[in-house]
Amino acid sequence: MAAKSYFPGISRISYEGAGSDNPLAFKYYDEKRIVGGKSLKDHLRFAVCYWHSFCGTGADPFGPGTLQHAWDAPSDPLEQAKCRIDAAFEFFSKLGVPYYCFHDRDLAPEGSSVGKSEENLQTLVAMAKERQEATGLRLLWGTANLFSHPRYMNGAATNPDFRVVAHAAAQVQAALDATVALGGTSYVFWGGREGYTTLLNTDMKRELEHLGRFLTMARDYGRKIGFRGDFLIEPKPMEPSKHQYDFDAATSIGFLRQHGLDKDFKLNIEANHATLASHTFGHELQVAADAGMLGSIDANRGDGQNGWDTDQFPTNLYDIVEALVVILGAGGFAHGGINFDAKVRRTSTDPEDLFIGHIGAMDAFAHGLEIAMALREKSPLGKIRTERYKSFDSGRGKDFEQGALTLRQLRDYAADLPPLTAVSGKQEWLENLVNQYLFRGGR
Ligand code: XLS
Ligand code: NI
Ligand code: NI
Repeated sequence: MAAKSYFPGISRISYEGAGSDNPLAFKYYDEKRIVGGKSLKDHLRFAVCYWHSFCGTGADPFGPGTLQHAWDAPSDPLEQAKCRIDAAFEFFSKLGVPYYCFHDRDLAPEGSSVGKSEENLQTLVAMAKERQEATGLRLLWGTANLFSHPRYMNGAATNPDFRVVAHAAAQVQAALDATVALGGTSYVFWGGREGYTTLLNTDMKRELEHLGRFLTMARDYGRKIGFRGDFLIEPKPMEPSKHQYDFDAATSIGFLRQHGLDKDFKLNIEANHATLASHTFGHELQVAADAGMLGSIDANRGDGQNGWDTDQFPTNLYDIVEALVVILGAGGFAHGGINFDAKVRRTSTDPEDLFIGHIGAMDAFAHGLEIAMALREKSPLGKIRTERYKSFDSGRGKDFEQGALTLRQLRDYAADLPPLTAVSGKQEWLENLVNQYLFRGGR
């Protein structure tokens, strides 16, 4: 008997080239295409997320789900999970991504006890392993959902009730076991409800110490069971908490250094979280890269007018190029990749819409990569930026950088200087250069 298909009528998405109008074909993402000595597949390391794609229903605060998923048909949650995994692997293979990501509860439902939840997860992990072997797909990262269950309403690792902290630990242990069993190259902590709403009931200092202790225990456990990948913090400033502890990249890096975790942890930067923090995606990536802590990205985009995490598929080439210039500058991804933490709109109710969303995003990143590479390698951008700092390359400027000057010596240097002449920042020219390479499509 042939296996049931959840996406009948859709076959393996193929590359048809820029001239194609077929919504179910790649226009730019030719996975084998070599750019800068590496295939697009190896540069971009695309991953599909399990939660939005296979658990999302389109529900919003004003109404229930609008998306009917054939895999949700069984009423038993464990049976549902088994159908879901078939749908997911069918989708991953037809789309042609090399990786996927999940939360423990996306893969398997919570059971009636800690032990039962662990059992459910083990059952689904065994199934995932079989499907990985059959398809060649791999796990980019795993994580634990420490925000949906009502017990986490006051936080998980930062919950004021120690019993809840212990529940969170049980989930993280099982999710780390699952990640290692499936060969995941990273493990993510997104602090969904690690934050607070009012200082009136919150001992912030104590909660943050608990978070540091918790992550240290998780790190130690992971290393003990043979996890050699990166632990990642995914910063987000708000939503669901009013004040989230992992506000942005800089805050998270400071926290990790304070707790001696910066050798094992890196960051997973999400585009829409950057914009919620009033930063650009590029800024957050650069902060992480400068600290040597750029691990992976959650690719999506927000809405220019909305102040929440709309998790739309990334299609804005300009933003993507800006991000990729930083990512390439950091040497690309080692253990991380590009995970589409994005969902179709609740009005996009055809099963093919999930393909179309991913295809457009993958095309935008593939095309963006060539443009970013050309900007780095062929355009004068890099040289202009280096030149801007040339007064620090020799003489007193160099002495300053090397810590060889006192404040008084600096004062004396200023006193002897002739009147300063203005040096232009050339922003308009630089912006035009970006457009020029964009218009040329990386040529
Ligand atoms: C939510 C986060 C979440 C993480 C994984 O805003 O982006 O989806 O990526 O827990
Ligand atoms: Ni995310
Ligand atoms: Ni998000």
